[in-house]
Amino acid sequence: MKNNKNLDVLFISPSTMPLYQQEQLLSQFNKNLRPTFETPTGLIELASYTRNKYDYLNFTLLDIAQKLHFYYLNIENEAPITFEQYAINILNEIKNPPDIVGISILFSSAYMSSLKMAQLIKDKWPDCTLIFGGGHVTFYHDTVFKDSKFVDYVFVGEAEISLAKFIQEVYDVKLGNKPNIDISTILGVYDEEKVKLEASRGITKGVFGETLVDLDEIGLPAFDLLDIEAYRTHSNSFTTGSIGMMMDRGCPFSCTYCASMIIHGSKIRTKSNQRIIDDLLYLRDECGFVNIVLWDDLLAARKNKFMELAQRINNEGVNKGLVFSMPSGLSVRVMDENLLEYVCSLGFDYIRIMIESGSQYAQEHIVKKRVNLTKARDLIAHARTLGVKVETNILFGFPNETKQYMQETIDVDWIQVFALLPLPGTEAYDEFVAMGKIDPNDIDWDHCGYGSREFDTKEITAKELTELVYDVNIYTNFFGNRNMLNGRYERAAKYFTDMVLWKYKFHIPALYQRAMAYLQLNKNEEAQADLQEAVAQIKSSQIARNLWDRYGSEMPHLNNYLDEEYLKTVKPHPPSVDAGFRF
Ligand code: B12
Ligand code: SF4
Repeated sequence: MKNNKNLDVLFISPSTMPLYQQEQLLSQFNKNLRPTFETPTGLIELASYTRNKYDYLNFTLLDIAQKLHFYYLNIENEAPITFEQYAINILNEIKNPPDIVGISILFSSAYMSSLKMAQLIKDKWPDCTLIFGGGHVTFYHDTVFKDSKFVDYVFVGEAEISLAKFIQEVYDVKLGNKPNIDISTILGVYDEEKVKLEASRGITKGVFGETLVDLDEIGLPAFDLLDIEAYRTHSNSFTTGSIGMMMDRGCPFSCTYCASMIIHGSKIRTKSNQRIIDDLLYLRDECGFVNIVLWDDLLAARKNKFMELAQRINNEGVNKGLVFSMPSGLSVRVMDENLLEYVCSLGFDYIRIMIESGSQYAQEHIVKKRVNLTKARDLIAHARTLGVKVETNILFGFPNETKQYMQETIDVDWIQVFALLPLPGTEAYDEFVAMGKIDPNDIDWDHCGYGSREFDTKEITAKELTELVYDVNIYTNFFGNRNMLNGRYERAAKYFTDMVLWKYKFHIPALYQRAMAYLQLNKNEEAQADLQEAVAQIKSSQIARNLWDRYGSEMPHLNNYLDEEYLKTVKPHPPSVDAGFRF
């Protein structure tokens, strides 16, 4: 029975997969679209913060991203369904009609599906108050009201404080203490009227909500709202499960492609070491997690505090049974060799040293990350002596970045290569708008794509950039793999398995290179098995076939295993990358 003294809040974490792809997956038109899912840190921190403040709150979290991932894994046993019906079905699982429904839109790619959800939610619960928050709407708070008549309020920036104030308003109205929700004094909260009022005064940028200074006020994030079993057993990047957490927020740097420091501000705020230790112990001992993903933008930015944390974690055995990872990587500007040792002492499977560009000129003038590349190389070399796998990442396609600057040579286990996607709110985005490359009033968010971009610049066309990114990935991580070149064959084989083959069975460059590593290790049977599997994939999978057509000339040993028909059709591939990239 519903207690009218309570306030029911339904939080929704949408999939980052664009709506049209979700349609394709659910209708089973394309069963190969792999939806990812990740701990919705923002939502569980908002829930814990507000729950600590008010005892009348009942939270439910609809983790669509996670549910869709499981639909994909179980697709052979699922019936084809439309997105709309799928969404209606999962909304029907919610027992209490919510007073507030909040959707978290971190990514532009989640916007269209969230608008559709908004409509379905208002069809089902017309009296609920529907709110949007997160990174994407932080930069587009005003357009939400043009795009949907179902959304009541939009939150700009971090929202612990603004949401708490807003919840009290909704509650007062529910109890009959007030006639209407009043947002006039709550920073960072907009309805259509407030947007229009500000527009009439020439203000188009949203004012951010107040930021929480003491992150300990969040307490233990509301992990209890997640399907812990699903997270413990499954994840995107591990063959087992993982859980994400953040120890701090904010970054004082100003890389031109980054939206993070705009959303979270330039001042670093950190949770106390005791809070972090308590969270880790909860995740390990109460929930049974092994893999902990640290999503911090600038890990260990407060050096002394971090060193003390690492010492405590080691001395108190908090990391016993835990494996850490940090996809956002380590900042070269923050790290030194000593600090790196403290980081590695926690127990990382791999570390990532972020450079973004191998050109010192681009570092200073284009990317503005201002990484000292000599220091980066020294840190990477030092990390190797600590026995940890080392990765880095490269972004191509900054405004005014010529192909000449898109060069780098660095000895790491793996390089993540991306095309620069101009993210709303960033300096790079504003530059592309100024160059007339992006029309901010005409963006198809469902097709904005995070892997490639659609406009040409005078330095590089969109097609060239996409090919460059793909080719650099293939040539650096596979045919020019640094572990292979340096005789670290065990390590190379493990990487091909862990990074690629457990997920992408069709990946023939990975199969081929793993076979080459096995041959060097005198594991002839394993090598033969991989080469035969590569041939089987070429014959059965169109993606493998495309890879063979493009990179076949780099895999001469496969010729011995293929019959005439396939051999004849391989065209030597004119690489989109010049010799500089083929290390
Ligand atoms: C974890 C993470 C991911 C995870 C997914 C996270 C998830 N939960 O689904 C993964 C690994 C999948 C990921 C992938 C990518 N990511 Co990412 N990611 C992050 C990261 C590091 C942390 C997010 C987080 O948890 N923040 C901490 C919480 C506390 O903050 P928050 O989520 O913003 O929530 C606060 C407010 O936004 C607000 N809020 C949020 N939701 C809601 C909802 C309501 C109702 C309300 C009221 C308020 C509210 O209140 C919260 C608390 O204050 C951020 C950087 C950052 N520091 O935020 C980048 C970030 C979000 N990612 C970014 C990008 C670009 C990407 C990628 C494109 C990278 C790539 N090249 O592949 C991909 C694309 C994803 C896709 N479409 O497939 C950008 C997004 C910028 C943008 N405008 O789109 C960010 C900001 C980093 C950056 N480079 O600037 N990412
Ligand atoms: S990319 Fe990292 S270092 Fe650069 S501004 Fe963003 S959070 Fe800071």
